Amino acid sequence: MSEPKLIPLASFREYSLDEMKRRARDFNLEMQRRRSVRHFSDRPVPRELIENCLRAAGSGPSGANRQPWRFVVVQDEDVKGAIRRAAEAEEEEFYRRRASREWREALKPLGTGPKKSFLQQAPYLIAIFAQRHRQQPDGRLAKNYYPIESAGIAAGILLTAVHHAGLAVLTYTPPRMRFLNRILKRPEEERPLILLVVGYPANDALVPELDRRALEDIAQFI
Ligand code: IYR
Repeated sequence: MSEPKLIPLASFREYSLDEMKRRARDFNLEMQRRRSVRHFSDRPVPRELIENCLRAAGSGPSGANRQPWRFVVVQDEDVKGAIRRAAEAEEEEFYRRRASREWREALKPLGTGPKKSFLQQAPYLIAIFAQRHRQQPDGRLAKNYYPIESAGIAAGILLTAVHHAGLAVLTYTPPRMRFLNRILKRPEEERPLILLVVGYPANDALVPELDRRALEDIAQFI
């Protein structure tokens, strides 16, 4: 058992109450501008932006600080093409057969379908995997804790960082996504969670008209 090494919390910053209120208000306004975008431009995005967003994602809390996440950033056109083909095959099956009538109805307002051209339009696809185990120095596998929750939180931070940087982003989850392990050469013990599609929106990008649930409807104070 290693002893804990505790150090002073040097990074905490105290703001005035007015400043805190302004920050919370401004951050909410910033996040309200985020929309899931499905039409991307091929305009290049500097890699440095993506790297800093990934660093932010890697700051997330995790079970026993195992940081059980892996981000695979895809820029290669051939790899994007392989992902698109595999995803569209799954989507064809989903829209034609697997989706229940109820699910189809729920998706109608979004106007989605089996064609996923955004997987080739956008400059970056970021696949997020949750690592259920980690390799110890002796080569044996040790269990991670709350890997799905931890990687899910990291995905949320990444999404927020990308939006905050001024790019458009889509959280895309193919109906079955094990093909990502094969195409991206990740071990089977890693569970693919989400594909983030990142770039500038197309000039003529459209989004569904949606509303957001009011505070009273999503939260309660007791
Ligand atoms: N994966 C499909 C279907 C789909 C499912 C949900 I839940 C969505 O929020 C949106 C789409 C697709 O991407 O078309």
